[in-house]
Amino acid sequence: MNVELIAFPTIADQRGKLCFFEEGQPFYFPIKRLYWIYDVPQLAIRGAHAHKQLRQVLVCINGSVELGLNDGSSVQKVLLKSPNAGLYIDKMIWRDITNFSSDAVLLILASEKYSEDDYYRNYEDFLSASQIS
Ligand code: T46
Repeated sequence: MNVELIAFPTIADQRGKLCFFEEGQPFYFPIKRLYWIYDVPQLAIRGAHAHKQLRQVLVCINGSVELGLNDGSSVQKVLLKSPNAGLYIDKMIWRDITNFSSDAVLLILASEKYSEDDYYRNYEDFLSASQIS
């Protein structure tokens, strides 16, 4: 499955820690959009869709969240709980995002501007398309 956990460079000194990224490696796309998610009720399920073209990096900059990932032929679970790690998710991967801790803040770096046309929100449609692509 085309997902990858990325460790951000972290500069630590007596004043605390600083993480950074710059365009290029380890990111594979120019960032066209940022958005962030917070104040999520513990039982809420976010995601429950896949994207036709969108690629993203998810960073849980505070707290923790769980991701269930599915590319149509295999499944994987990932726990994000560190501000110095990012999860790259390629296009055509179904994601269910659950178990947000009450203090979770999830920052997303996205390869495209928002477009509802880019979503598969129906699992059967996603599955059919994933067998073709
Ligand atoms: C993903 C997870 C982590 C916008 O107007 N602009 C935006 O940039 C986004 C992302 C959403 N919206 C609107 C569209 C919906 O009316 O906000 C509403 C909720 O969006 P969505 O159902 O896509 O939210 P999540 O949290 O279920 O999923 C989003 C991303 O779509 C998804 O790719 O990985 O965040």
